[in-house]
Amino acid sequence: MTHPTVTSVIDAKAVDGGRLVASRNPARLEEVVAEVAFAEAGAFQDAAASANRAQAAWAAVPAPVRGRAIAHIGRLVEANMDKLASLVTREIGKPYAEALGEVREIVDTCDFFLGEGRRLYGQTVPSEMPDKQLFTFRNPVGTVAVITAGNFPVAVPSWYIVPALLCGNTVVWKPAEYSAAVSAALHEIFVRGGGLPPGVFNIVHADGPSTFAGLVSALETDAVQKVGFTGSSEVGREIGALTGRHLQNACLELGGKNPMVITPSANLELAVEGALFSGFGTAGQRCTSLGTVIVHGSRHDEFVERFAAATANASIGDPMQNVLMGPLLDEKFAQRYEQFLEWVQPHHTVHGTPGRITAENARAGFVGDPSAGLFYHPVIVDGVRPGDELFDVETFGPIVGVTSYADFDEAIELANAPGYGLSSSIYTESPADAFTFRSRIGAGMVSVNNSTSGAEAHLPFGGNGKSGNGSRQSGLWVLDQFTRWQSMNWDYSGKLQKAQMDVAEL
Ligand code: UN1
Repeated sequence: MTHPTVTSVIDAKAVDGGRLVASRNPARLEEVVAEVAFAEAGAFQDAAASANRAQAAWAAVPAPVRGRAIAHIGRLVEANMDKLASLVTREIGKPYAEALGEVREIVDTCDFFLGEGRRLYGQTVPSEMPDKQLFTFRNPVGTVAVITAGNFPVAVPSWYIVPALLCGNTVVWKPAEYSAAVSAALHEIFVRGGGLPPGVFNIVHADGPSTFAGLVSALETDAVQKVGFTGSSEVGREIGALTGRHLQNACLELGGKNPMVITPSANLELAVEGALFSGFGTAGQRCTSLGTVIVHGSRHDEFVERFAAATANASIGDPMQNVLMGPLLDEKFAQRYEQFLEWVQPHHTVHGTPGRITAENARAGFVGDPSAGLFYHPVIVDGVRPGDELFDVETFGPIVGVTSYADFDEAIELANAPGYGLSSSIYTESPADAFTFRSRIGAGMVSVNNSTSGAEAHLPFGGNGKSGNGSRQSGLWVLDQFTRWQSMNWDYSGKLQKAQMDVAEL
């Protein structure tokens, strides 16, 4: 099967040269989805310079017109929904139904921000002096570098790119190495659908080290004014430190070790369904995937038994079919996950068979050929506690820890213990438990009687602690990432009125 070559696009021109790397289908490793030309060092800087040149003219386009461009992009994504979703499934192995949902999320984001083009409100504010009026305005930040992961290769980047463009910024996007083909397809739709002038939206395919070097020089030369990053806590920390040195505040969306608390009053059937979806859907590779179930001692045995039975019956295999779980994203993640599996020690009760699915150990329900791709068994490890690697650290794979608690304080302590703070969930019939949990959990997102994953695209998305620096994406909240407030005062009294000194009296 022939496959395309994907290149960086800077200033509306394909970049020649670079090292060719194959992007493979993780469900069928022999299938090359695309050859990706990794740009030479310097491409990131070139892209940032091109975005800088284009920025003033793009910011001068009236915001409602930019909103219309976003609307056209949304319609074109919608028209290509099946094509994009199939490519997501082929390139990263996400089950097709989920891939379609991911593409739908881009359309939703465009729909939301189309309207914002006609708002992008500032305020009129009363002055403490007569015959003087105060105002606020949102100004674009400038050039935004967007560096994203491959588990949500199109929706999550759009959470940055759509509002950044709408607000009058230009963008340099560095997608994950292993989702280059689908990123290239999305980039093309954005540029074509939005009729974006050259330089407004550039894409650079590069490996991690050269991207980092490029970002360092772009920041040093003030060619990038904002960084949006979705990825691991480790890299996020480095980007936070780097941008901080340049007095910038990056938008960081990092990992999670998302807890699910199950109280004595919980509907267990619902909780099992939620644990199955958020633990093993997307093969556990969402930043909102379930990390640890914290179940009250009185419901522990029943929960584990039902969860293990549901897991044993889950459909795994060819992600183009109707399965709960496809392969891991890429060899790099598979290797890291295998290191985690080594941790599964004999003193814990393990449900399932840790390890790769082969033709010999595949269950009857496996869909397709297990040996062809990066397929793993889903695993439940019962009895994890703080201090255990599986309890403390994000795995990014299909493994869920279970622990039990005696009183509610302990449940909340366990839920906060790993120090992440992205998503969380509680299953309970008690409003008091739900609200107490909400107020004491460190997570940016809380679900009640719903799983840890599947946040909707118009609520603030983001985390605290190791999950981020408190920045939020999505909805109106993200506008504060891509604009800076400017205030203006206008004195029409005809004299010099001094703030704090000429305050009007009653
Ligand atoms: C991610 O894994 O980076 O809430 C984002 C969810 C999805 C987004 C996940 N809407 O699970």
